Amino acid sequence: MTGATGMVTPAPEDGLHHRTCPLCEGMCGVTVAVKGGKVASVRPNRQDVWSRGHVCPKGTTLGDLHHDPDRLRTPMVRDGGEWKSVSWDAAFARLEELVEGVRARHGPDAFAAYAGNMAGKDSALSRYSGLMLQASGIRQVYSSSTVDQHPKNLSAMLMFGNEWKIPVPDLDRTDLFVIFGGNPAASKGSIFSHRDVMGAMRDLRARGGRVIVIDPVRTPTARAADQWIGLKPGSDAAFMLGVAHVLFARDAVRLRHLEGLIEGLDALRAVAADFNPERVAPFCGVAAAVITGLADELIRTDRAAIYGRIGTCTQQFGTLASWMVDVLAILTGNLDREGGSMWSRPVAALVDMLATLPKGMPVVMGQSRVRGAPAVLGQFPASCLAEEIATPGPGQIRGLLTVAANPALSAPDAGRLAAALPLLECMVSMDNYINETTRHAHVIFPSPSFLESPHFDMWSWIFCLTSGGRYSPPVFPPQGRPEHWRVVARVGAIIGGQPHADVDTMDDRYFAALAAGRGMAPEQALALLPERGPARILDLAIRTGPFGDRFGAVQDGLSLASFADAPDGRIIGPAVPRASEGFATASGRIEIAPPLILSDIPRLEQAVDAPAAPLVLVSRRHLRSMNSWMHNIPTLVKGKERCTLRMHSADAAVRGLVGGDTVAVTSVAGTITVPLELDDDIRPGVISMPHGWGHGDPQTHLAVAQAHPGANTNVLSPGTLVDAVSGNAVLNGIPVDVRKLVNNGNVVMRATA
Ligand SMILES: Nc1nc2c(c(=O)[nH]1)N[C@H]1C(S)=C(S)[C@@H](COP(=O)(O)OP(=O)(O)OC[C@H]3O[C@@H](n4cnc5c(=O)[nH]c(N)nc54)[C@H](O)[C@@H]3O)O[C@H]1N2
Ligand SMILES: Nc1nc2c(c(=O)[nH]1)N[C@H]1C(S)=C(S)[C@@H](COP(=O)(O)OP(=O)(O)OC[C@H]3O[C@@H](n4cnc5c(=O)[nH]c(N)nc54)[C@H](O)[C@@H]3O)O[C@H]1N2
Ligand code: SF4
Ligand SMILES: [Mo]
Repeated sequence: MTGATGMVTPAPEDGLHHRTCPLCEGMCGVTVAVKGGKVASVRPNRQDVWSRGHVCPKGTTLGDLHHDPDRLRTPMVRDGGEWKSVSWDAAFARLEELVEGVRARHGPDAFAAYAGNMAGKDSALSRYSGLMLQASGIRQVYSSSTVDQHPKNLSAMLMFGNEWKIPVPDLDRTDLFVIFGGNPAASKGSIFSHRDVMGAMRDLRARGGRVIVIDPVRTPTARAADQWIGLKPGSDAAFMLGVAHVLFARDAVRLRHLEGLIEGLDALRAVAADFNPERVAPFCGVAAAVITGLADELIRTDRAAIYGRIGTCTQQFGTLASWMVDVLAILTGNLDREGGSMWSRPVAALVDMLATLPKGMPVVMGQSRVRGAPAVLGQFPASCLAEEIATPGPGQIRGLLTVAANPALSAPDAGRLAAALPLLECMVSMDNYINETTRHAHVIFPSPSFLESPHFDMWSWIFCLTSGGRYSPPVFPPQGRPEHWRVVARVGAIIGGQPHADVDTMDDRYFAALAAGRGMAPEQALALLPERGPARILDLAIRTGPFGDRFGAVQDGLSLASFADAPDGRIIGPAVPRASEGFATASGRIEIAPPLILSDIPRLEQAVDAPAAPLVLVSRRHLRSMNSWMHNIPTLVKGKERCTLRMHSADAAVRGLVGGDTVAVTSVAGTITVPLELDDDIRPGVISMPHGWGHGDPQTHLAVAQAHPGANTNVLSPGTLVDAVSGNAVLNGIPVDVRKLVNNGNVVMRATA
């Protein structure tokens, strides 16, 4: 800052700030250097007790994100194609007017909500989206869960009684790490928070252990492993049932301390009997000996951590595959055991506070209007959104709330969705950019930037086998805006037809209900933690959590204050077995063969015996991308074009294609045009595309991304292709056709294998 004398006076925030990068589950510690009120650098924080200096190229762009000229700082209201920056009150007033219209014309049920991935990372949204939804009265809820981990939520719910009770691989203490459909070299780990997965894989191999990667693509993670098994997309469940078959056939099932805690073993044995490795091998595209070999390795290895991620979820048999990952852990004695897969003990016990189904409540709660798809765990499939907006009739969606989401790029049937969004009579977005989705909104309410927000990664610690925590206060005090949680609450109230509801009262009620869930009387909780906002929810979660001070009842117990004075974080200790705490299932035990999951076995059997599509598409991630929304940061998009179609050279040769060709990729859902890159590290018959690109829309305000548009692969993802049980989108294993284009855009050759 330059003062009247021309001397540079330090801004109050000048200096070094230790923070957690909020961008992914790695939770890296970074040091943000601020000079003259601007971010001068973001560097790894070697003192950080968790990450000890580990970062990736995204984390060092937190300053670029903060200073990005396209990032919204004020609410925006759209008038036709024109966006105006308006005051907070003017934005609330405009929303109120639009909501009143929709409610008057179509009733309150005409509103739906779509929550995206970053809703869990935004400090206010992560703790107040629940309140916002409650206040809005919205019953049709969609989210990025059904393009991501919903099958895992469902299997965890049915097996362990809580949708977030997802076992995490104990990589640091295992002898064998088996990864199905995850590429931590790019993603840094998912539903698995680890400071450095690739480093830990190296350590494992150095101490004599092994890593096996099971993925149609020989990814950088697979290249760093001892063995790559390049199975066909969508065949994991059959593959794993083949492994289970061998375990039973060899009488090698070892339940160890879970003996007596497992319900349904006979039903599972009966199912596995039908999945002889010889039978499933052609469907999986691997030799039967490979399946038997994995079973034998699991039998002779003391401790194995079996992990499945997005490749096992966003596929045709997502629920069966997600379930089998945990079944194999149980059968080999590796669940809830050090060096196997374990449940975390998060300091802020949000996982227990999250609304999970009351005992005995069915997991399927209603059906979608147009196609009758099941709403599993309270969510309608993202795959249905376009048709629910576009199909006339009672119950049609007329109003939409999007929360930190970009479904126009990230959800299936993207072409139909982009065509449907303009039909909405009221669309309100909680978002920081005018992007491919929010450009259709009528009103946008931005969050403060990450550097203007406090941060404690309640979500990622849930999937971390080290208990710990770190609190980062804002670097820059947010200016000229209401506290964001108040905005979030107010938007909910307006949609719910209560524009004048008192936000303080709403917060107190919401907080008291959370406290009641932790066994506290509302008056007591409100008296102990009177200061409103997200920090008291966090404090409650910590103080009533496994290491909490219980408001003085536990000596040396933790509270939020314990983290406020530890800028480099606090580590409490490693995970311990938790099965003896019991399970919220109907039987009170682990349900190893839930009937709903088994009901999908006939569909799998049919697929195993059916002919396969000649060419299928899978997705891939890159270290420098974060889904759809970080392509506006120059350092992350510079260099070689990354939005390419990768194909094995043998597949290209058959089609007369060479690297660098521009090709048209077509599925039943649509066609996109992309440059071709040859890659012999991909299984023949499989091609891959990254998602989150397709920034060519001139109506967005993303100057950098528009200059690096790429193509939207989700134009190719058919909305009709879902995992039948969970309703999750199938984004991997999509049948496609690839043709060469000449420069004028005409297709010159039709090629199918
Ligand atoms: N083909 C294919 N499609 C996929 C996938 C795939 O593997 N293949 N992966 C799927 C997965 S796993 C996911 S999670 C989804 C993600 O799908 P989405 O969650 O719909 O999309 P994102 O790209 O993460 O968009 C995040 C949005 O949040 C906004 N944002 C960023 N930071 C903030 C903030 O602090 N506050 C607020 N209010 N907004 C913010 C961004 O501007 C952007 O609009 O994509 C899915 N789509
Ligand atoms: N840099 C970066 N990091 C991210 C993200 C990002 O976009 N960029 N996104 C974040 C989010 S929201 C998520 S959910 C996580 C996802 O984290 P990961 O699951 O690790 O994600 P991917 O790198 O997409 O790895 C999925 C792998 O599954 C493989 N695959 C596809 N189909 C199948 C199949 O049928 N079976 C098997 N076995 N494998 C298959 C693909 O080839 C790919 O290698 O990453 C998070 N971290
Ligand atoms: S690995 Fe994840 S948490 Fe670490 S710097 Fe990169 S984006 Fe941030
Ligand atoms: Mo995700």
